[in-house]
Amino acid sequence: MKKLFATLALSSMGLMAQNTEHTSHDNSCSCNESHNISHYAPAGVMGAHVHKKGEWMIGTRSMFMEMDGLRDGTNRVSNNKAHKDYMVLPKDMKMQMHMLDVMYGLNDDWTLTLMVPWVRYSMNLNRRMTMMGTTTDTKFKTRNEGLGDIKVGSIYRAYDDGDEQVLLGLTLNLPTANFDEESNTPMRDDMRLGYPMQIGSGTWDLIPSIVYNKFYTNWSWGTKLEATIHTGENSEGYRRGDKLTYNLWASRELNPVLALNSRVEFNAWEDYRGDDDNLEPMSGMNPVADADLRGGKDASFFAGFTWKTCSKSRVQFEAGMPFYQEIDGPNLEKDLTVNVNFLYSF
Ligand SMILES: [Cu+2]
Repeated sequence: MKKLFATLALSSMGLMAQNTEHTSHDNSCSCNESHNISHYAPAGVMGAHVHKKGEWMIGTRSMFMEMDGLRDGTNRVSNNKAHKDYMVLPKDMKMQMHMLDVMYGLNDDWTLTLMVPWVRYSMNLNRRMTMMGTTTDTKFKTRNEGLGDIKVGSIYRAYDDGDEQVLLGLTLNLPTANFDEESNTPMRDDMRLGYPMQIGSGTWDLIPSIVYNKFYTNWSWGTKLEATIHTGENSEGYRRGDKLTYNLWASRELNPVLALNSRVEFNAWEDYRGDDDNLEPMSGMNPVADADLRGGKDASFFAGFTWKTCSKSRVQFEAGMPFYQEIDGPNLEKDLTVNVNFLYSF
């Protein structure tokens, strides 16, 4: 224990020394951050840093995702082929999430976090009917927009020697978003939207995470393992599948205000348990209504940058594509994801 305290004391002295150095060559704005521009995790990784005592961070994080085309397992499936089994099929989907991100350093070891998302989904679908040798396709669109599930959490700095850092996070997902939205469709009005179009989980969810950061003078790498554990069953009678997310990234300084970063992300998520009574009768007609076709795994590669617009604010951008997908299907596969952050600390 004594040794740990000594290491911590030494490393904080080291950080202070770094700080003075930093301030001396960066006199455009006052700066109390010890971070090199390459020491931030990429845009799509949240909760991979802590703040100093009394320090606030406020910002927005936006995610844009496009899904296009069908996949069953690891194989692409044409809509024509999938229509042999299903009357209605999704064609593509656009997802947007804009989050208000607030962090506050309770002390140097504990940081509190709050995330308030606004979510917007739209999905194009096709209904195919064959009657007396005549096939009719009817295209239609469904939309859902609203407040997402609000997340509150904390990050604990479990180990930090200045070069290496271990952070333990625990976030609680509050069931604030809708999960029983309906829409008019060619089949009938006020039809329950499919599972991927519902914004909220409807359950209280726990999101534990562990982060390891390794800092060098002008670059860093880090890794984060995160689980989303849904508890109980929502009022529609189901529970979303638990999810595991693993990230590995590296960031390198190009100049004092710009760093390039890249990362790989792996996801694995389970099927739902139970089902929504309003969707169950349609599960044989449209895969988005089937609670047993929700699981999958994927791996994506992202590249982007962190730009320090002032010593206290930064802009982050990254774009990524999956290089592996295995999903219960036929269901929509992921295409492009773009993350954009504007973050300000004070
Ligand atoms: Cu922060």
